[in-house]
Amino acid sequence: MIKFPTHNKKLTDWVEKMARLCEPDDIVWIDGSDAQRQSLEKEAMATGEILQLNQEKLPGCFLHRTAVDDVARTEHLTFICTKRKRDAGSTNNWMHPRTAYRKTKEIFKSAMRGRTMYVIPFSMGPVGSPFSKIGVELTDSRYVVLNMLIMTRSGEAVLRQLEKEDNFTKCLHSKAQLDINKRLILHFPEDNTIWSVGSGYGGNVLLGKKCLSLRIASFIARKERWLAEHMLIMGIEEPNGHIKYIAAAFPSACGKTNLAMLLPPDGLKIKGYRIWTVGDDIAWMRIDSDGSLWAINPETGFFGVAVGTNSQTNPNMMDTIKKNTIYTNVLLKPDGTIWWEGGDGEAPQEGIDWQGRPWRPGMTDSHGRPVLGAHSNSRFTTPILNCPTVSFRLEQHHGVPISAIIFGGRRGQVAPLVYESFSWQHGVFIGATMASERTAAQVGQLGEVRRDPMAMLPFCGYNMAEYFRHWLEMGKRMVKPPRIFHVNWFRTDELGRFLWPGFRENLRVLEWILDRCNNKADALRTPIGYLPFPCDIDMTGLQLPKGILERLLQIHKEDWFEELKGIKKFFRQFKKDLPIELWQEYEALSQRLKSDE
Ligand code: GTP
Ligand code: SPV
Ligand code: MN
Repeated sequence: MIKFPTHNKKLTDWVEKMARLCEPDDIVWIDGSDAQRQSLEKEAMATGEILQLNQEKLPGCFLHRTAVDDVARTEHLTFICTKRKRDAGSTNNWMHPRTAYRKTKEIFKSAMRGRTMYVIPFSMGPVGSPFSKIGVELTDSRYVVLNMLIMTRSGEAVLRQLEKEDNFTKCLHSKAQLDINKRLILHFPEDNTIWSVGSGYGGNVLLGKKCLSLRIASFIARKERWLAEHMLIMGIEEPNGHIKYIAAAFPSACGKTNLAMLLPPDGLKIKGYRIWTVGDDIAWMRIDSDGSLWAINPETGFFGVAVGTNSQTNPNMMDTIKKNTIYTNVLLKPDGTIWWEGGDGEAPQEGIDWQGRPWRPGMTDSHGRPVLGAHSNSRFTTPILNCPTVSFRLEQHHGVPISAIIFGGRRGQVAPLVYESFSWQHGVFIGATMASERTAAQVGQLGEVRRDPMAMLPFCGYNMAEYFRHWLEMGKRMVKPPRIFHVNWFRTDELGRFLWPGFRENLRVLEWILDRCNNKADALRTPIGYLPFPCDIDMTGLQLPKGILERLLQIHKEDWFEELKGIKKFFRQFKKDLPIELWQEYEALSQRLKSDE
């Protein structure tokens, strides 16, 4: 009989039951101490799970390589397991809980033989806050433990909290054989349970993140009347010292991390803006007693995209990841430091690529395609407290008040640089009809445009039509709902080059958004929403070729009539479940486009 460090019987019973299924050699409880983390790092180095990087240049940093076919979230292997199919809705993969448990038990059976089972008690949100949620993840991966220690508040303090409250999400993970044919990411919202097996990649296995904080949390949030969203949260301190907070939903690998920690561009420095980073991926938002929307970031770290991150695009992140960071699937340089495409400096003359093979710049594969040193979804896991612009409000239970919500996608055409909705309901329509080109963050066809409502398509834990209804209702309950905007940093020219320089220059667009919130800027009423007059976007210090800003703000009617067709097709799948308000918004947009001709 092993002695467990808790009196919570529900917890001990469950751990024992899962141990009987997975048959680990040993059970180790994660206490959150430095000493335990360091001994885990040593063990993981000994087994080759992580490689220690150059400790002079990158203190506390490690490199991990995943299996070659385990480099991104696998949406086709991700399921919502509710008793009724309808509760998972038309956009989710569904399996009956009974079938799901039975099938997956077979894969979990004895999967941890010869391994240790780690028990990670973790809290999403400050420990003990009434808005936080507790989870316990069982895993046979030291890499998962080391990542969870960065991404969540975990260890003894959470166990103590579990002496007081009974409720926690039961999260079971095993690498098993890392076999893609025996890989499943299952959510049982009705049992507050997550089962993930056969993967070792971030979003599939750090169960506090997408699985708990989005899929399970969104299910809970609808019942408890709050929102769990795939959003960054940032504060913009205005020259007068007021800080306005915004939340923004962009699909995976579409710029949340970069926006959340941007530094003002040189041309705008004189205005004295200052950015405060609250979160880069997940926002939990509630209506507080003042009738406005308040947001917390339930995480404590960033699991950010490496490729494209450099001292020009995101100097703040380059500072953040200099220490205590775990790099996944990047290139290893001979001096024990790392590099990725779109990173700082020239490509090194030689290195070891993300698959562990010798690499030189200019190498091509058998099809003549360039061999990448780093995987295009290579990432780093780094503590938010490393970030120079980290918000001082991180530990505050109520979080920060949200003035504006921004939706955005990656679209070469159609969507202008920025526009504002006419109302909350119209804003929900804009969010619900968002579309974006697919990125490397999930396995699938790159570049294909798909509808990704509120950037939640892969993360909504229940029927998406009900989710839309919930959004509409939240708006009605607020005294002063945030204004809703849409942005697109990714519009391209005929040659596919970005028209907008993006990154820190995006502050110019945020400035217009804040001005709108403060009733300080005018706007042009168009069929799709309010657009800025080009002269209202401060371009000091940024020289765009003549006519480009106007082009970024142009709306092409033909594109929008096509867009209407896409929206109609998308909405039809929800049948009678789709809130009538969204069809009304569709009709209204259609009418405005027609009568504008
Ligand atoms: P997830 O972590 O997958 O949810 O993604 P994210 O939304 O946080 O994306 P992130 O900020 O990491 O950006 C992903 C990619 O988009 C990186 O390669 C960035 O360099 C690039 N990117 C970010 N912002 C901009 C921008 O304003 N313009 C352009 N052209 N690229 C950008
Ligand atoms: C995303 O894909 O949206 C991510 C990375 O933020 S992961 O945690 O892998 O889902
Ligand atoms: Mn994400």
